[in-house]
Amino acid sequence: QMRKIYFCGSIRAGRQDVELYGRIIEQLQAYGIVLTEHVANKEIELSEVNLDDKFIHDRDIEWLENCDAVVAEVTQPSLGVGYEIGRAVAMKKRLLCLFRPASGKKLSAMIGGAYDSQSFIVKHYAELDVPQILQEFFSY
Ligand code: 6IA
Repeated sequence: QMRKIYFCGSIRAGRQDVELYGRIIEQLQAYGIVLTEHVANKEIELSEVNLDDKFIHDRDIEWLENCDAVVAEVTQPSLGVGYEIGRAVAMKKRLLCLFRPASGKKLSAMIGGAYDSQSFIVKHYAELDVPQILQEFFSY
């Protein structure tokens, strides 16, 4: 039984990190099935244009319920990502939130402050740290 991973990244809140999302998802695929590969799809605004918001929301929540772990790139602040993280916490999922301080942004206290060293992990990282961080997160 392959591990199911739910990856979160900004979509309507801004696509400036979309290529980074793709590189993270590629690495995540060594650890399991990524349910949300479309987050790295540069044409998602076109390809899913026919899906209404209710459909997208309900399908994503179902995937979230079914996943074993959530990995969120939180540097570009996104309401959708914040909402997914909150729902995942309520579902008692294991979470890894990845934030790049080099962006010059400040991480929300509601994400940084949710860190508990066990099920809610927050990493301030640079891209070259990703392999090590994922290896550690998925080692138990
Ligand atoms: O508020 P945001 O759009 O930035 O929220 C992004 C997060 O919500 C991602 O982690 C996704 O899991 C989820 N999400 C938001 N929009 C979609 C979507 N289609 N398809 C799948 N997941 C989504 C949006 C298409 C639309 C731009 C036409």
